Amino acid sequence: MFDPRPLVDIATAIGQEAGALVQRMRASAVVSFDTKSTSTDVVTAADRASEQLVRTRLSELRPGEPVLGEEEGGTVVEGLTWVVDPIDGTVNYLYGIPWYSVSIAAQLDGESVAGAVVEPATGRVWTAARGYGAFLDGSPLRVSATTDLSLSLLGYGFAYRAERRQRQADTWAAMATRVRDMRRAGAASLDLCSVAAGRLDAYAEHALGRWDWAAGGLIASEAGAVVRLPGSSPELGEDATFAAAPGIADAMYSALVESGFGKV
Ligand code: LIP
Repeated sequence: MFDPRPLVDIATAIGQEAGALVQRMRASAVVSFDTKSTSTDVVTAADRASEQLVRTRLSELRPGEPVLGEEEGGTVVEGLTWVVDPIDGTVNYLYGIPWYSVSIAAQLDGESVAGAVVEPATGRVWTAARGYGAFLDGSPLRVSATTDLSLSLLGYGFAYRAERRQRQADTWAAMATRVRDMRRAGAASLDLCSVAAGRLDAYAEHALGRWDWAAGGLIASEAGAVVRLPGSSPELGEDATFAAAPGIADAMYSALVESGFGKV
């Protein structure tokens, strides 16, 4: 029987190496960055260097296996593909906000089977292997036990395109009175890990890349969250990512639909 746990070890080790690199480069990040889809969608030299390191190390440890990365691209193929976000939370990284990650996942036929989300600023490591649970620094993770939507803490995000952000803001305004409170932390992989740890009761966002959710989505589901990945929930929008504690998942899903989340 296929055991994905050795892949977690590889993702963790390489993620820690890349994390150490981006930490060393942090000071220079402020001065060397470009923009991508919009003027606010930035990529730093550290993003690029991190992905190059991850690709090099994967070619050494797992020769011949394809890589899909945020900065250099690639495709998901049948069989095993590595999916890499070299710095998730790049804007946080640029501003010196210590909430960003190196996210590495192994996907089998497009589904995550192993993942590691490394926090370079703190050294914390979030991991999961499909069927074997989710962990933070080796300690098991479990989603929150909340059952009351009005007492739930919702994580969310914005796309980079300004015209879509206004529609998203309207949705979040409508949600504000349905939940306890809301948090926009800026790194999808860590938002999903926060759901796994019960630090958020739910998280929803549009327009994520596969590299944003590939590891964090597995960690959240292995911790007991209801996870809906892009393409699985037309009511939330074709490019929606959703994760929630089971006690509020249906209520949160319905509230998001009623608030127009699926139409932004
Ligand atoms: C970021 C995501 C975040 C989203 C940002 C951006 P990046 O990824 O982690 O949740 O709101 O717009 O997509 O670009 O820092 O890898």
